[in-house]
Amino acid sequence: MEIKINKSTLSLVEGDITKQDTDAIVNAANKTLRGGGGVDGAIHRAGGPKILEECIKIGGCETGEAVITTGGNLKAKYVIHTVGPVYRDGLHNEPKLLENAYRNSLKLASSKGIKSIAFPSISTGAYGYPLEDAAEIALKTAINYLWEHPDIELVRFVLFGQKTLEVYEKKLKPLV
Ligand code: AR6
Repeated sequence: MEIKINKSTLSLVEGDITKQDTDAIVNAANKTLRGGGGVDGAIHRAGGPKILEECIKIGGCETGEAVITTGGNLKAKYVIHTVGPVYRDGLHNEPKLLENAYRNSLKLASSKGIKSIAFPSISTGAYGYPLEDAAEIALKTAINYLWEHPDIELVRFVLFGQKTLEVYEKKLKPLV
């Protein structure tokens, strides 16, 4: 599924984020930036040790913030590492922190002249964020950003598995 926001494109695909040919891909990292499982593990495995070296130099990243490294052996030139919230009950600022993770990643992309960026579904794996709620925040934040920042030409959500893709599609339809 694909929609236009002014001249920019927002698309939803099923797939593996490490295979994307966008200028940047986003990593659902943790505060230590030392790697982990899920998307984080896949990106470090596919991208090679250079990414981790740069992450170690950066030192860490707060929840909702974002940092950038090169893409190592990936097709993408950059990896933007952001940290989504660990979901507890929705009453601990989780929605705002998840929104910040998307918005700060996009801001960082703009500041580096990045034109195309691929996101995974941040916080909905190990961090336990309910998928429907997280999908709505992810999509609204990206759409709002694209309305105001036409410098980003493509935001692609790369969803793992058909079910996740379907939830994002269901949430995108009423926003179009
Ligand atoms: N491409 C796209 N999506 C993927 C991929 C992939 N290669 N692999 C998994 N997903 P998670 P989180 C999906 O757990 O919830 C790590 O250990 C997955 O199915 O990667 O933000 C970090 O170091 C799910 O839908 O990220 C942190 O400690 C989504 O990506 C912690 O996990 C996010 O799942 C972060 O947890």
